[in-house]
Amino acid sequence: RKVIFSGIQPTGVPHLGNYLGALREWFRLQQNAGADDALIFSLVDQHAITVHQDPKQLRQWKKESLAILLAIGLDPKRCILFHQSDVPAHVEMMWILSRQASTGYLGRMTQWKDKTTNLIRGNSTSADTPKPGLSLFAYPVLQAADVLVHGATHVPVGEDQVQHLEFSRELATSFNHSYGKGILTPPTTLISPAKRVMSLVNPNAKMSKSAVNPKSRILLTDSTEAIGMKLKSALTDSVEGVTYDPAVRPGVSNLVDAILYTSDGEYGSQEDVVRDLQGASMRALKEKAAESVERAIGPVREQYFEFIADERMLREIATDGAERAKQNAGVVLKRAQRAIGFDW
Ligand code: AQP
Repeated sequence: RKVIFSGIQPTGVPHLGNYLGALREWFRLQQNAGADDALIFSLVDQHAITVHQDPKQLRQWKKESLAILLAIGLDPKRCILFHQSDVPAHVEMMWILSRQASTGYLGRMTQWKDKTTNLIRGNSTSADTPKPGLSLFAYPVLQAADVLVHGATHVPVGEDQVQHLEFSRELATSFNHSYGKGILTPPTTLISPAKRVMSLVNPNAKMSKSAVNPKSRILLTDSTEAIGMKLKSALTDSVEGVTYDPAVRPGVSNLVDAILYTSDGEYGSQEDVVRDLQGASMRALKEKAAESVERAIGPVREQYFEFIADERMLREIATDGAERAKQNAGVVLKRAQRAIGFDW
């Protein structure tokens, strides 16, 4: 039996990178799941507050993110969809695991290093305070707790999360070593083929919700015109023709990838896309990318506007999801608590 768990931060409307790197895989897993498999997807608001968030804005984003999960086709009857802060077991498990988490290891995490460099240099990626806090440092431990407390066997993520999942496995193994075999399950990482969609304005950085420039990302709610405009202004280069070489031509290669992964099987590889567009101008490449992206995410946008208008339904789904998530997480949490001697 598979237990699939993953999360997304409710820090804005998800973008094309979130969709191709994670959300679309969640949907595919749902469609291919066996009757006994569990699918658990969380809006990880506890992670969102590792940098400052405006409370009103966060509330809105939590609703919008839930509406997106429904819009991409996740079925609340088939999946558990919930806000992380509604299920205290995540934070309780984090504290239990914290003993096992080496501060040296946490300090070497790429995301911690990148984010603190940005914060300290003042290139903060969102409107947060300039000093990184304990939660930003410790959040891989919470992420490990998210996965382990649900007994996840498989975790679908984009490439940026691979290091954190390796850490989750190490924590599980080290906990089991101290307290007994089989208490925690080291999960398997599932990486989407579109593992890293790059920013449209800086194709050396991943597309991200919190990057300052809104033109750097295509949101799942963007209109056809907005998609066209953002792709039109995407940074490419002045080399003639279309080739695929992410190291030398990151901007062009990112658009080739975008076409491939939104093509719904029309192309089987980057080479197929390049062959089709060999002599094309940058303008033609961008137009092709815009068409392909619109075809892939247009239907999500239409669904989204229906779901976001029904606040009562969103609330019911979140409440029901939280109840089911509490039950599921309670099983492993109890087991871990017993193992460490909390049952007296
Ligand atoms: N550019 C991307 N390409 C492929 N996959 C991606 N993911 C994120 N960006 C890309 C995957 O999406 C899931 C949710 O990640 P997230 O909520 O951390 O999204 P984000 O866009 O990374 O958000 P932020 O606000 O920009 O967060 P930070 O600053 O922490 O990166 C994950 O599975 C992720 O791999």
